[in-house]
Parts: sequence; structure tokens; C-alpha cells
Amino acid sequence: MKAYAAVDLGASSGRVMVGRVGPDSLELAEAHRFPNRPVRTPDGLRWDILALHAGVLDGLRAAGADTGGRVDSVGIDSWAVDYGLLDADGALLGNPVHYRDARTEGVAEKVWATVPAGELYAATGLQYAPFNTLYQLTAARDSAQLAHAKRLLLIPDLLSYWLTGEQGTELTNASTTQLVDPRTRDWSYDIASRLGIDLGMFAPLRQPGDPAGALRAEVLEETGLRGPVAVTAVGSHDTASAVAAVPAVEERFAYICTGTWSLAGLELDTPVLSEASRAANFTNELGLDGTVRYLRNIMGLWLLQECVRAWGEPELGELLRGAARVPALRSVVDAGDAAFLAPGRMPERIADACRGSGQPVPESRAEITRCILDSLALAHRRAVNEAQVLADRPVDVVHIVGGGTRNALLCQLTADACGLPVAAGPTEAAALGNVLVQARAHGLVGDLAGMRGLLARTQPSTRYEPQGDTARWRAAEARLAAR
Ligand code: ADP
Ligand code: LRH
Repeated sequence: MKAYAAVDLGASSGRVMVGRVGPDSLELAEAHRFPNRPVRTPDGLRWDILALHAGVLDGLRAAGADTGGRVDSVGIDSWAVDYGLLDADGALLGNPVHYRDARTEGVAEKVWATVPAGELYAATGLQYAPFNTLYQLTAARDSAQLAHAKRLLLIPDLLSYWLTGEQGTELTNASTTQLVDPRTRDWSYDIASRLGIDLGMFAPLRQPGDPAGALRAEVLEETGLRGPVAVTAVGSHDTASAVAAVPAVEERFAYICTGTWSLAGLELDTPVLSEASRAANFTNELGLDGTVRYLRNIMGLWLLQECVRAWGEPELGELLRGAARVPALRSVVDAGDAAFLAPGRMPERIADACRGSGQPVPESRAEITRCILDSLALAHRRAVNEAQVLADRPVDVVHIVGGGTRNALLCQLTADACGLPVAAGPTEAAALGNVLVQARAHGLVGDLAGMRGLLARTQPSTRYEPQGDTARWRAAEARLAAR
């Protein structure tokens, strides 16, 4: 058995997991979990990157305590699009800006004045999201920080650099910058040059599975791990790692990665770059082994997280039990709406959206929670249905992975809304995908299908059969579209 440490940084928490992989076995154990709390400074919303780095070091120390100081390799994945800038000495310039920061408001229109939105989609396949790195870099164009920057490292690449001293840009996460061509799986040189973005700022591309250096002597000393310990590039976009760990053995499946976001869609061999796809705001992010993650971003459990924060952190189980007793589909909001992106006042904003669309206003915590879960299930339905049509790829089953698999009501509502069986699990999919790519780089598991077979044989999954008539979901969808 080999032991791999997977560092998986989600928007709500970071964790270091230890994966033990044998010829036909796969076990995952949590070594350390820590909160990921963004900080609002006078300059805007920032990631607390030092706290995250400290969490990684604590996690590696805990992993070593579990494995007698031996791990065979370390891999890092995190949320997408964000980055740190380094100066000529390789020192970090400022705290990385959070993708929910308001600096990109109104920036897209400036970009589209140079490269029209349709052309941008045809070249990069990326959905419009205000936080795509391309828009962030445009927003920062005249900043002193960018003027002094010599290097840009995406978050997992930055943390990997701090662990190893080596720099690279991992491809799956690079594909979320909107500066990559999903057909060539290389930089989109034309788009970058027309928008005045210097691709020389990026370190050379790395593929998932490539070596990414070894833990520095100081890191070994601080964590108590016994060297040498390799660092391996994984699908460093958390969603790429999570999709790699969808335990699908059937051909015709859709997936929903549920956590802070819901990422719902299909795995394809080639991107869908049609105008209809752009209008539907589907993205073509890059996955393992030449695959394309054709999906839509849905606001996800962020809506609930923000309500829970506003309510002073009541117990989640209690809220969900209350929501289960509230009648279904009384009011729904558009869970794809970027109006819900920013933090703050979430219960009021949900109530406002219901009021504004002439629906009953949810008042109690149970009613608001129910409204969120119904709205998420409805958004899941829309994404799964539209992806099938746009990619011309029918599916028979929906796999749900990520933290949302712990929410049985959401899984059941998603099955009901889609009118398809849902297979829920694994919960820590991103960490498992991370571990399996490391194991594969060290010759332990086979191709993507082999990885998925191993997951299906070893990881628990819960099946939800669709209940009730999908007509009421269709009606709710029409109601929302009409507003
Ligand atoms: P991320 O990786 O984006 O930080 P996760 O995949 O860890 O997110 O998922 C976090 C979400 O999982 C939480 O917002 C919460 O809604 C859900 N969740 C976590 N624990 C439970 C639980 N015990 N019951 C129901 N839902 C849960
Ligand atoms: C999920 C995620 C998602 C991105 C968003 C910024 O954690 O990586 O795939 O779109 O964060």
C-alpha cells in the first residue's frame, strides 16, 4: 500500500486527506480540516493565503503522524480562477483577491469591446463569469501590483511553489482562466495578445500526473515527514479532481459536483463551442486525459451557507429536517443568477427575489432553506437537461459527488427534478481524484475508466430513485422562465 496526501482547498474549508492505495483497494482518511475564511480588508475581499498555507503544513504534519512520517507523494487542488502575483524575487505581492470581490463589476463589457463575447467563447469555450481570470487581470490592469509582478501562479500552483520552490501552471486549472483554447489544450495566444495579457507571466504548463518537485528541506523539518517526498501535479482545479472521481461505470452519465458551488454537466471528448451553448452559459473546462468538463456553474450550497452564517450558525441537520416538512416548490429563485455571488444578507436577498417574481415570500428558516433546496434541484434539472441537448448526449443516471451528498433531501429532490436515478457519493470526491492521479503517476492505477472502476468497487454510494411527476418541476421551471 502506498500513502498519498491530498490537499483539497474548497471555498468553505481546506482539508488534507491521506489516501492509501493498493492494487484493488482505496481508503481515504481525513488528517486535518481547517476553515477557509476570506477576509474583507479596505482593499476588498481577500483569501487568507497564509492561514491556508499554515493549514497545509499542519495537515501534512497530521498526515505524517498517521503514516509514521512516510507519504509517497503530495498533490494540491483548490477552487479555480484565483491567483497570486510574485515579484522578481519570487515573493508574493499582496493577498490573492477573492473571486467574489467586486473589482470585476462592469469589466466584461470592456473586454468584449476588444474581443466580442461570441468570439471569446468560440476561442476559449468558457462560460461568462465575472471572475474568470481574464476579467480579473483586466480589472487589475492599471494596478501597481500587476506592474511589479513578474509571475502569476494560480492558487494550487502557488502553494505547491511554497512547498517545493518549483513553479508550473497546471492545465485543468489553467483552463478556467479563459486564456486556454480547449481544442489545442494550449494557451490562446491570439486572445491574450489582443487583450494585452502577457502569457509570459504564467509558468510553463503542467499536465495532471506530471512531477512538480519535492518538499523543501524546511517543509520536511516543519512537518516531520521523512524525505524525499515528491509533489505531483494533479487535476489542480478541485472540480477536475472531483469529476475524475465520479464513480461512473456506465457510459451515459451526468455529474453534479456539489459543495459551495454546484457544477452540473457532462464529460465529453470535444468541446461544444456553439452559439446556443454560449447563450446557455455552459463552460468547457479541461479534464483528465483529453476530456472536457462541459458544465454549468450553479450558485450551490453557498446560498445555504450564507443564510446559516446570517442566522448565527444553527445546526444544519435541524434546518434540513425543518425544510423537509415544508411543502415543495412554493417559491423558487434562479440559482444560476450572479446576483447571489457576493456575500451578505442572503435570507433577505432570497426573500426579495421571491417577492420580486410575485411568489410567496419564504419567512421561517425552514421555508427559506426549502426554497434554496428546491431552487438548487431545479437548477440541477435545467443544467442536466440542457447539457444533454446541447451536446447531443442523453444520460440515464446522475452522479452527485461532494459535500452535498450529505444532504439527502437535496439528492432526492435532484432525482425527482431530473426524473432520473441519482447515485450520491463519494463526499470527498476532489480528494479522491487527487489521490488517484498521484497513484496513477506512480503506476498504481490505470486509465480514467480504471480509476472509476476502483472507486465504484471501494467507495460507498447511495441511490435515490425519482419520485413523483416531473410535471411539477417542469411547471416551476416555466414559472421561473416567465418572470
Ligand atoms: P467546498 O469544497 O466548496 O468547501 P464541500 O464539498 O466541503 O464544499 O461542501 C460543503 C457543503 O456540504 C456545506 O455547505 C453543507 O451544505 C454541506 N454539508 C456538509 N456537512 C453536511 C451535513 N452533515 N449534512 C448536510 N449537508 C452537509
Ligand atoms: C468550485 C470551483 C468552481 C469554480 C469556482 C470558482 O470550488 O472551483 O469549479 O467555478 O470554484
